Amino acid sequence: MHTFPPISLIGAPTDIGAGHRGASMGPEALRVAGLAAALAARGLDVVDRGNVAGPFNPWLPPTDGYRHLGEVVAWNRAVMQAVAAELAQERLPILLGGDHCLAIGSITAVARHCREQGKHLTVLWLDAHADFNTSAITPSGNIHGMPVACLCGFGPQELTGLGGGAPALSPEQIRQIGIRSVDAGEKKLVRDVGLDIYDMRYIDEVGMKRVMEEALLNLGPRDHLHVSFDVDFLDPGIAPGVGTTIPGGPNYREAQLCMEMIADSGRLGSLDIMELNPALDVRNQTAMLAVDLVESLFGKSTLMRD
Ligand SMILES: [Mn+2]
Repeated sequence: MHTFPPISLIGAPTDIGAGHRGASMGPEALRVAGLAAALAARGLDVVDRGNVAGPFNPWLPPTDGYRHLGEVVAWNRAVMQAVAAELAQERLPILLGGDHCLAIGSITAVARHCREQGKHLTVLWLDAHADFNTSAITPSGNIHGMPVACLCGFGPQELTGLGGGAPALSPEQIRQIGIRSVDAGEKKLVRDVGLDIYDMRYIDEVGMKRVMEEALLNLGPRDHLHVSFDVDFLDPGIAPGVGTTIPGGPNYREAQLCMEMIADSGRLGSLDIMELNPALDVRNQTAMLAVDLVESLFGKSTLMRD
């Protein structure tokens, strides 16, 4: 059983980068589902920092290939500062989204922290989508489909350079799991940059256990693991409360195993819980499932197993 640093919850109540309204209610739904109490019941020190603030969603069509770029930048800057402040106090930030564009701010802060601390960052991106669109290839202009590309330096300078200079990540630092929807132009781009994608076909072929063994291979004491958990990673049969449901995701047991194996690695250093959309949920069941899975991510297991 690994120990975890004290935890800080940070809400980012916006759907500024999404294609449906409602992810702005995600932080509150996770609180109502008892996230803080569930972690505290595991003996963890948890503080809820409340929400960061940002501009309203004007719900406009794209300009030059992006929807709401200025507002997305403002929200991401606020998220980056809030996440950085927790990391500087040696706390483990959990970002409560909000749509997945906010992972740009969150991971930019984590990447800078790791550089300063001489740690090696690996990002596990749990998602139905690769989120590697650019303005040239995006079908919609929604920036929640672009965060991985932006973090790797493909995107508008305001987002790729959010933390200052170079891109926050190189593609080798990212492992994507659960992917089953990649747009046409995106397919070529993720192949060209060599993104490490464990798609659903691969999970079907070799099983979640081997996928996680490969994704978590060779993590050592100098490694910081960031998990960016898009709730649409999960099969919509168990997780209807997301804007972009794609059939054929991990089932309950596969998702639990994924989280438990990340916990076993002992390297979890930061987390995003993204894209939960209470407007599309059924009696908050998706939020409660997310809390259940996050408990496993922080070491809850059926038996004592060390
Ligand atoms: Mn996503």
